[in-house]
Amino acid sequence: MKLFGSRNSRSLRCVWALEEAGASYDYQRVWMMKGEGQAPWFKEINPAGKIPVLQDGDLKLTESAAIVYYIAEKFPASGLLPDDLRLRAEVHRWTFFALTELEPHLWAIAQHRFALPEDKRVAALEPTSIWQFGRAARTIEKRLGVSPYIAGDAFTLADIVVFHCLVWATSARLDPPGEACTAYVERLRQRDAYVRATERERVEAERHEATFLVTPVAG
Ligand SMILES: N[C@@H](CCC(=O)N[C@@H](CS)C(=O)NCC(=O)O)C(=O)O
Repeated sequence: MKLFGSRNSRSLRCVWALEEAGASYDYQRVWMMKGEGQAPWFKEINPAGKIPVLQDGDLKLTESAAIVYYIAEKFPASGLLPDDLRLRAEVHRWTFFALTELEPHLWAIAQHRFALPEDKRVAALEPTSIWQFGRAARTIEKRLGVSPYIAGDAFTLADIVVFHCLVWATSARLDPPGEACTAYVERLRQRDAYVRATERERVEAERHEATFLVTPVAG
């Protein structure tokens, strides 16, 4: 398996899941800031020019949440996706909540701050996105006030996606939703698999940057 990703992006979700699963994998850093997402070699991997992408044999899978689910199902012993039907339903519920109620507002903030072409940005939309994110984040705060992990008593893939949205919000300088979310983020940051995942992305980024200017990656 090979993951195409970059630091400070949604690829962290996938690297974290791979580390939780104890999978062995190659990692190819794609330097988005240098336009590598549009390089012909990468467009062959993902014509949309986006990361993350997981390659497993002839499968080229995009969408970070789909990749995390794939890893969970390929490595059932990871416990990322429980067997019990009701517990699985909780995992689906909170993952979809994060993807549909949290992430869109974070993405809207990022788009109108810097990601869209300047003439397409509407700064006046930001307060509405912040308000909408805050409303949804309060639901997460309430849940974490009564549950150690988002889907129940055990760590699951839903935690990876929810955590990532909460950390994204902090890096976007949004107010923390509350003490339960803050404590949860601090606790999950201590997980060995999370530490290994962030370190892998850091090391691969440094390695790539040291050689990129000399030898652009050919694929
Ligand atoms: N919904 C996709 C979003 C993928 C995405 O937008 N990735 C960003 C990095 S986090 C990217 O590659 N952006 C480059 C671009 O839009 O050209 C996912 O969750 O994987």
